[in-house]
Amino acid sequence: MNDGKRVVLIGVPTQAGTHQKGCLMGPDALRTAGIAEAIRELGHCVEDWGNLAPASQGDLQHANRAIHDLGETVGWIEAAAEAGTRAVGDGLFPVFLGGDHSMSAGTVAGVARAAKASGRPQFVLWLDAHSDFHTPDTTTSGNLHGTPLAYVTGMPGFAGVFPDLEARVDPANVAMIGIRSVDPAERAALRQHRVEVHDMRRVDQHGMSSLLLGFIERVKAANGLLHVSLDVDFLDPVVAPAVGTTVPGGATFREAHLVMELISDSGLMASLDVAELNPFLDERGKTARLMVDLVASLFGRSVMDRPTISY
Ligand code: 6HN
Ligand code: MN
Ligand code: MN
Ligand code: MN
Repeated sequence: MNDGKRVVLIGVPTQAGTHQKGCLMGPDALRTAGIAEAIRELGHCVEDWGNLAPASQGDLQHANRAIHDLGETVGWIEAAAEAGTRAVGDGLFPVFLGGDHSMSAGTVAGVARAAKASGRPQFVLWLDAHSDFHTPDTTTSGNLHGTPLAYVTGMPGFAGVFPDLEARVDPANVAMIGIRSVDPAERAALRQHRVEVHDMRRVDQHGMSSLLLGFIERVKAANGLLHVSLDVDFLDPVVAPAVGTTVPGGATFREAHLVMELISDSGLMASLDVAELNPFLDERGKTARLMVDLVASLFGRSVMDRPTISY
């Protein structure tokens, strides 16, 4: 059975990081699909802090004229980071409900700051079609949801743009799975910093479990804290259509569940993002429900009570 976590839901309904509107409804769609009940049913305590609001930052400009809604994005980052640090400091397990993926610049910065205070290294598992490794200087879309992982790993170009980082995540402590859309500037930076990238070709060739278990072993050996950032487009758009940035060839229903089940078995996950759900693009709530089912697998739902039976 479960070790009975104390979970807190934190809504981060930003859509400032993308041109596509609708992610502001994400947290409420996840609540409507029963995320609190699903986690509670597994023996955990769940509280809900409701939705954050951005600390106001006014209308900030950047030399890269493609960038839009910078001030609001910075406001969301500050609010999410503050909430993340506070939740972990209170001994709670934060589940951040997005909101577009720019929210993770704040959520990861916040939990990494708390990890630093605890003396344990922060690890990040990025489950996404995209690597989100642009800097403000390299983004051509200007959509800041393409930048959070570069920011939290301390890439150059964020000074004076996003808030100063109090704890950077070592790029060696990041793994990405599900990747199938990487822009040239991102590819160069990922190579340079030797980030562990498991694109879908590697998933096809080696299978989800061997790739993920390799990373989990690294986290375990370092006594690390694991943050999982789950972008809806990690999944194939056939099973998860409610996302603005669909890319064909994503994780199947079972591949995604297996990832969640293996993470759950590891007992290492300490914080979670559910990012990029755009309920406006959903089909009768199917994606919202799938995301809730995946979160349930992360929190210990399984068909059989595996740990008690071995063959
Ligand atoms: N996401 N690389 C593209 C861009 O606009 O920078 C896509 C970003 C997608 C962001 O997955 O959260
Ligand atoms: Mn624009
Ligand atoms: Mn993403
Ligand atoms: Mn994505």
